[in-house]
Amino acid sequence: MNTKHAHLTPTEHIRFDTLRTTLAHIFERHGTSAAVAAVLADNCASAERDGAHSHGVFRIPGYLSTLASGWVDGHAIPRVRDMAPGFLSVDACNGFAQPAYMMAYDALVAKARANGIALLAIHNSHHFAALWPDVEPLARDGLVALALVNSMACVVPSGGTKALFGTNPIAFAAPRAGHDPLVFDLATSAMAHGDVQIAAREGRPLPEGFGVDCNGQPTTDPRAVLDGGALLPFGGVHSSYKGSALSMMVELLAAALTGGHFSFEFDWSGHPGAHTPHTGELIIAIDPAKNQGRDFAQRCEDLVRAMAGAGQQRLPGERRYRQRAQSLREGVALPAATWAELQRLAQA
Ligand code: NDP
Ligand code: PYC
Repeated sequence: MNTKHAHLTPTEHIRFDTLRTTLAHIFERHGTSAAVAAVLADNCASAERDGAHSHGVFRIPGYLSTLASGWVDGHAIPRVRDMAPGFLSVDACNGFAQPAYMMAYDALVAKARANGIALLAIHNSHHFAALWPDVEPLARDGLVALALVNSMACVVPSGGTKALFGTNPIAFAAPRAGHDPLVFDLATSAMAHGDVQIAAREGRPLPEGFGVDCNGQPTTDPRAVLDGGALLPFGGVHSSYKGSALSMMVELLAAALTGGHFSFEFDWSGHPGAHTPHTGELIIAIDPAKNQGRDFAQRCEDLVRAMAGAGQQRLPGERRYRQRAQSLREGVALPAATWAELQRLAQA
């Protein structure tokens, strides 16, 4: 669904609640329970509202073809297990990661407050979304949060020749005095796979040093990356070992530690149309109120001011918050054809 160049086509401005309700109808009518539909719709509508286009309504066809393929269970009821004072484990039962997370959210917060730190290890799960929605709420609840998820083999490790890692994002959120939480959310690949797909659809070349073709040769053609090629870890040709090391860490924490699959381990070839990686996710929550120092949220604000003083022009998360405010004021901008298609799917 083409949402990126909304200014080139007739645009509709849709109230956030209306978009979310429409997406919930779509999910429910295409193979999920009402509870799963509500969580996925909120996640996907929030991404669109914040201008996170690679994980907004662009993903709906992928969700629907995956549900139709039988690869994911849209009715899964996750099972939460209390493993230790600071360790929760959730079996998503081959469902989506977000409903599994929602089921354990309150317990994670309670454990982090009781112990100072707690982690939530989700396995047997599918994550097809942006990662910041998994950490921002924890920071709004006063906690420092880190989330990691691995995906599907489409990134060559540094110096290698074959795709092994996923695009493996890391998201971080911290409470900031007087402001929205400080959040970053970044793929450890040179580009998110979703953005490669959008570039291919729009016929835009990738920057140099982002991808290789099916022969391992450097390419700027997004289609060559998608058709048997691969992405490189972030950091550029001379420093991709840095992105590669972080991606390796994500594989270990999101998959090995949780009991999930590595990005290269699952086989979806028996489910044509499947797009959601069947992996794991790790979320770590820390209660900064347990520290010995000054108020953490104020220290965060002190750091942000120092960064501005040093010349940093914009913070991570700032563009999203700005877009969110605009979308809530004016409605979420969608090409009219996209909105018509979403409404059709909601009734199909
Ligand atoms: P970007 O490169 O667009 O942005 C990464 C981070 O850097 C964001 O927090 C962004 O803030 C910030 N940022 C961007 N430009 C600047 C700047 N000039 N100055 C300061 N900060 C800046 O994200 P990616 O392409 O790496 O990832 C896109 C999305 O894809 C993420 O949400 C990620 O979770 C998702 N993804 C999901 C996967 C999955 O398996 N589920 C796999 C891979 C990616 P801001 O948001 O405000 O622009
Ligand atoms: O954009 O890289 C990506 C991605 C992978 C899985 C979900 N999103």
